[in-house]
Amino acid sequence: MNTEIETLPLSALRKIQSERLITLLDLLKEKSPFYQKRMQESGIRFEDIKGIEDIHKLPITYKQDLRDHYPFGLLTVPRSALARIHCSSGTTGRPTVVGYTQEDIDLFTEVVARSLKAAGAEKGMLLHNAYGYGIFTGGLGLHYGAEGLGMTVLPISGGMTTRQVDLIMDFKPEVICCSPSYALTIADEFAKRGITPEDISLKYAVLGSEPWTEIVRKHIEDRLGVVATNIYGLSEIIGPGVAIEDFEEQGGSYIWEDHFYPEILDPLTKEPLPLGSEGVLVLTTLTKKGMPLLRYWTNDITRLYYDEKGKRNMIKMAPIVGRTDDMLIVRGVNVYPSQIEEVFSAIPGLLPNYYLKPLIKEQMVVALGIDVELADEVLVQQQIAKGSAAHTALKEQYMQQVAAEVKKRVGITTSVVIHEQDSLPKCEAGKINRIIK
Ligand code: DLL
Repeated sequence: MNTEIETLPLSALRKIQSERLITLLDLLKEKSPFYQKRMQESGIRFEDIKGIEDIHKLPITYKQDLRDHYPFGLLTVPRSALARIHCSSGTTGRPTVVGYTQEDIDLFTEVVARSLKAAGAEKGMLLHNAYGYGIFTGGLGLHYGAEGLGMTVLPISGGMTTRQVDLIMDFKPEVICCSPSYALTIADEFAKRGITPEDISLKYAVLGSEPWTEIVRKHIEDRLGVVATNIYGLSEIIGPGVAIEDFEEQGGSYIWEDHFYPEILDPLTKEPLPLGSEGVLVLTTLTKKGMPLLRYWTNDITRLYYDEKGKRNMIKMAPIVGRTDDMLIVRGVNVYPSQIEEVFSAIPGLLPNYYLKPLIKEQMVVALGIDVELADEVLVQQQIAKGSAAHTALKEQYMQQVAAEVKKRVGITTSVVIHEQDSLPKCEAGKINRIIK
């Protein structure tokens, strides 16, 4: 089932991590003017690091460092030695550029193949790859990993949902991958055509690239008839395949820590936090060659833990709560979209298609609006006609329920608008932004 490394005793894993870190530091000492300077500024000598237990002594690398050295300043090889270049899908500022040598591409293939296997995929299965192909790492990352596992790949990329559904019906793939919000859009298209989960060939969905919660998982699993697993990653570190859930152990994702060493730091003090605490995930690429990164500040909020009952020995991370830059401070309370999404799971009948509208005055969020859809099914069950007085009363009731639940769980007052099913914009491809600014 697993490769040997996935079940290695922790002591043996630590030894490998230590050796790899030392090799990495040797490489940076020789080939990285950026890290030579950064180490000097931090007053740390490469030789001071004796093993993985010393990693916290190393300087932190930020997205801004990549921007400041745009495009190729962090490479440890000449540009001509790169096999491929990807960029992050960031919407603000300069894109962050990541260079891969052929060895890095092989590593990328290996970790994605491992991830797909953990998600239930097997050699010979057909993968409907609806991640975007291009400079985004999702499409090509999953593509190479699937080929590495011996799967057949349909490189359909994102968008054109009707064609996606046509081809799923014609080719009968066992596995689909895309963002969770796009999986919901695909599920809607199946429902629109009256195709039930029993008639959909898909068995597994490998979903990530954005935060999602259990309510979204339940909708996708029920409506597509799949087991859905969470795949995590970021371009700067490699792309998808940094971490993945096992399809029989949903809830937390194994981090492939033989290649990507994780730490959790306090968002303010930037000091390491004890195992199990929530904070910012920081990752070191232990084996990358073209553009290795030390202690990269991902901005993603999570916590780490070991799962005694798990199939593998590697560390797990809890689902990402959100990115520090997606956090809204509403009258002094920190709010992530995923917290609002969780509220919907407590209220049957609401659909997981929603938008948050922060009202910003003098750079402060002074009020938060929530738009969410109510399932038509509720109207059918209660025999309520759209547009009737009973419909208005029902929406009013839901509105109050959502506001009360958000107040109880998150501690903020919101103004909620309940919309009809299919009236809010859907994810057309790729990642969705739930915050309308
Ligand atoms: O989104 C890589 C990827 C592709 C991951 C396909 C999974 C599947 P970037 O565009 O660089 O790379 O964006 C990385 O997306 O720092 C997180 O904030 C967010 N993210 C990625 N996966 C998850 C996930 C790809 N499973 C940024 N849960 C990361 C929550 C995720 N957030």
